[in-house]
Amino acid sequence: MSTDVRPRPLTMALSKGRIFEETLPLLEAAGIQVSENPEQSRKLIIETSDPNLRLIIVRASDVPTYVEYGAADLGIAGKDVLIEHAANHPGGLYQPIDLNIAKCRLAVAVKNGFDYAAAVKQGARLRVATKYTEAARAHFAAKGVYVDLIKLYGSMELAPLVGLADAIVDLVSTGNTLKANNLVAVEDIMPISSRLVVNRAALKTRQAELQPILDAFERASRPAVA
Ligand code: PRT
Ligand code: MG
Repeated sequence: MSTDVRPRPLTMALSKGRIFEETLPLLEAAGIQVSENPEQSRKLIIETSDPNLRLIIVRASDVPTYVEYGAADLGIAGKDVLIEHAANHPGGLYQPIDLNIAKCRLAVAVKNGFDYAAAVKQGARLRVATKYTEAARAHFAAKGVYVDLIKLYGSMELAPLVGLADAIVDLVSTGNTLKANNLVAVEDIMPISSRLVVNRAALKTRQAELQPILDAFERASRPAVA
């Protein structure tokens, strides 16, 4: 009688879209090909050419949760997502590698014509709409600026246009979304990129399987030196 007690394959949590696209070259550098594209197949569990590695496709902001609870052994998430997650789960994840992918910046933006510098100088209490309340809270606290934070889940750009907020804290990449909505970035908060995150228990119990992936990702994501 067969008693198959092999552990499940290593499971990596990814979001579709830019993180999935920018992770493919890193997987390839580790000699791993992906069997299908989640945009087309709609599958949430994706096999790879490595029988011991599968991908699961989750919302970007859910990646830390899957990894922390061990439903995934590793995953890839933006620094923005990791900061918000860490506020309620300090130290829950091992974050060994900055992958230098899905880069953008977290910034304060206002409606064109709103004098942000003057408002800050006058000590005005600002209404700030954002999905990134933890990062925003820390930023304004460090500046000594009083803010009322309004939590939104998307389309932050709308808030200053309809009088919900004086300012937003959002991710900016090309700046096209701000421009299209008559907004302007007035302050950079921090550069953002995605990191590899690893479940703390898996790091010990599955170290031998994880290490080659960590090493390949580390090599492939190292910034090129001139
Ligand atoms: O979209 P969904 O609600 O499912 O989740 P998500 O927005 O968290 O996921 P996704 O896949 O859009 O983003 C995943 C990660 O990519 C984020 O957590 C960031 O770390 C990173 N990233 C890099 C970005 C951007 N660039 C980016 N430009 N995430 C979002 N944007 C958005 C931004 O919020 C704004 O609405 O794109 C718009 C601005 O882009 P530009 O080019 O017009 O400036
Ligand atoms: Mg998005």
